Amino acid sequence: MSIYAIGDIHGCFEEFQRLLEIVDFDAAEDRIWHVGDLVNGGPQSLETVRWFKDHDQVATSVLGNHDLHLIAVALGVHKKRSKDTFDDILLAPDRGELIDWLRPRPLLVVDKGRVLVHAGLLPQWSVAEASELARQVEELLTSSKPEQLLEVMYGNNPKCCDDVQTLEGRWRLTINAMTRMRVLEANGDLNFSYKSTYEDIPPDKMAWFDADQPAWADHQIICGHWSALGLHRTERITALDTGCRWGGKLSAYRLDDEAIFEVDAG
Ligand SMILES: [Mn+2]
Repeated sequence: MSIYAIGDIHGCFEEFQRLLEIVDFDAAEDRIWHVGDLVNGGPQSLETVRWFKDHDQVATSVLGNHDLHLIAVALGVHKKRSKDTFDDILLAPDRGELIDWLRPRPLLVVDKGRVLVHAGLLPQWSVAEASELARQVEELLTSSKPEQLLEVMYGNNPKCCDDVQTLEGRWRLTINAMTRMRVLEANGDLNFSYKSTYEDIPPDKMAWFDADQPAWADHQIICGHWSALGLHRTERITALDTGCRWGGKLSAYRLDDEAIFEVDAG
């Protein structure tokens, strides 16, 4: 049995199927961990979500920012953006079942010293603390009133743990760090504007995983979200968004032997 962690699919279903072929994925034996953002950007969000729903027993996907945005749009909480490409789901006859399947996906999965999360964890969070914060958001998403979370989810504040003054602020910081974070300011505040490469990070900012002695560092984190970072492996993290939706590659990481498999977009 092998576990394959897969980078952001973003509706690139054809590439995902090719990747399963080259790793010789066997649903009777193997497992998939997807880093989140199943939808939006690529051409086949619908087929991608249907596949994961149909393979619920063998494939795990954490929620990414685009998955949460789709849920908010589908439930009428937020307007669709002009560049969103998930109309195929919104117009599908099984739209209700697909959104009902997507809503209870986790923000965070912890297993045998590893953490699966879309973007990352704040340096102040131990894995136990992050799990508790994720659980609070997951509970709201699966409740009968997910709107109470989805309506307050958008926005860039609070920027750090010390700024949290309300329950809504705590939810937003949890979602923003776990699904949108790339770099931090020198003082630890979240910065949402920097989206470029690791090499070009200005000296007054740092990648979230380069913070000094993060409380989560007793775990290895598997994440995606930052396509300009590309395949990035350190002792602490394996980042797998290799930009398939932008014409890059879709990547898989076999946990047992740390082998990397890639397919080109298109
Ligand atoms: Mn993302």
